[in-house]
Amino acid sequence: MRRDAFWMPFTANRQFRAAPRLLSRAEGMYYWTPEGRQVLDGTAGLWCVNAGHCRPKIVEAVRRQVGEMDYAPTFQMGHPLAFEFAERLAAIAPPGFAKVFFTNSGSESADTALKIALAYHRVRGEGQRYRLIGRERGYHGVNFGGMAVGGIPTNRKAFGPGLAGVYHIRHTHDLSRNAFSKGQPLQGGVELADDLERVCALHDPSTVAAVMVEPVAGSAGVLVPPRGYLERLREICTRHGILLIFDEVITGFGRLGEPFGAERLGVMPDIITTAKALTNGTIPMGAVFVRSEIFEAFMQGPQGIELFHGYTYSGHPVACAAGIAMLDTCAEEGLLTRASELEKHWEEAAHALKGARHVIDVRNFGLMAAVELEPRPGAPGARAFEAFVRAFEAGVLIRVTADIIALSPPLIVEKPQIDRIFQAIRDAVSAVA
Ligand code: PXG
Repeated sequence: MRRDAFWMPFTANRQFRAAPRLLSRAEGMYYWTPEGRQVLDGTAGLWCVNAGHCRPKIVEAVRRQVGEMDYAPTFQMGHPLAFEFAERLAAIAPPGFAKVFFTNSGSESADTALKIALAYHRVRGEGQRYRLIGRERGYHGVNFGGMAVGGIPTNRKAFGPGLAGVYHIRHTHDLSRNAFSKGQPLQGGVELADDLERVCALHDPSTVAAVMVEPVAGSAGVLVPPRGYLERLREICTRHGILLIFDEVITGFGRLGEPFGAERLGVMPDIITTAKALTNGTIPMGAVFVRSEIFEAFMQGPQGIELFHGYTYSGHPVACAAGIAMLDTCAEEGLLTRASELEKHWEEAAHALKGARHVIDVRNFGLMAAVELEPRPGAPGARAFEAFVRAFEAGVLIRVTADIIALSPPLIVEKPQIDRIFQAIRDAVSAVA
């Protein structure tokens, strides 16, 4: 088969073409390559297949719905599944998050949340709040809003000036103080969060609409916030009337041992963005959870359409069917809290890599972990990428970003599979130069 036409996303296309890696089937904890080789999924696809692959309820719900009603609009119209799914989601969301806006991806959820924040202040007569604050190493997808508020240099540099009025606070990664932390690091949380006060003071806090952060930064390599950090961000936002947005595209739906990261971390934002595990990755979908007060502010405005925003596929019936079946599967199997049962074993298996070749840090939280390697001089990222290829050849899928190996298995993972993932990493990093 020719493989010329597909311009692959976030991929070294030329390198891939020279040495392709293909997946053609999946079930439970495993993928299979077209040659029939089994690969243990240490990354839940791309952090999204939280209930494991091809779960029967979800497969069946999608099959049924696509034959029943393939598509229906949700602009000035409705269909029962979108309302049902939103109710189900609001019921598992932290208290107060009673409104759900549907999107099709994490990127769209990020841009939707930023737009809701700006429009919220405006409808309340505070239209001067137009500034947005993100964080270095933050990832909020690749659309213009999320890209601007995000803080990953490679994802920004080719794409022009971005949004005006966007600023960034410091990231929280500090190996000199917090290397090999188990769970939340102990050092520096409040001090790091106070960087928000500095940025606010410079720009006048009454002009800031929102601060957006991931509760645990995922893409940048599993950066767990030190204790006290998120609490302090919350305090500063509340003091200045700034909305706090948690991007829970990765941390939502059980990754951290509670349905949402906000609950695990004990800090409540004003808006929560999600996608990925919302439908178990089966059908693309995102959802933005909004506190009732924010929604109600819009309902005080002029009659008519309150928010000029939405997507053709907001609340797509097939995605809603997949999402409802995902929630059923999670409820039946206790998946939204299963990470907390496995966390101790996960932590011990991860930290057993301390002392392994090239390893300069191991960190973990919920069912997320990262193993950071010392970069090879003159070739940043090469070691981790080679380890990724070796692990894949040995039958374990891991994910790498720069010289960081990031792990997030489906929440159905069993302890022997956890051990196998970390053994494969030990073998792979030991074998690379
Ligand atoms: N927010 C966060 C926190 C994310 O992790 C997005 C938004 C964007 O989601 P969409 O659905 O538009 O891709 C993400 C996506 C990786 C990796 O390997 C992470 C993501 C996507 C692809 C790869 O770290 N996160």
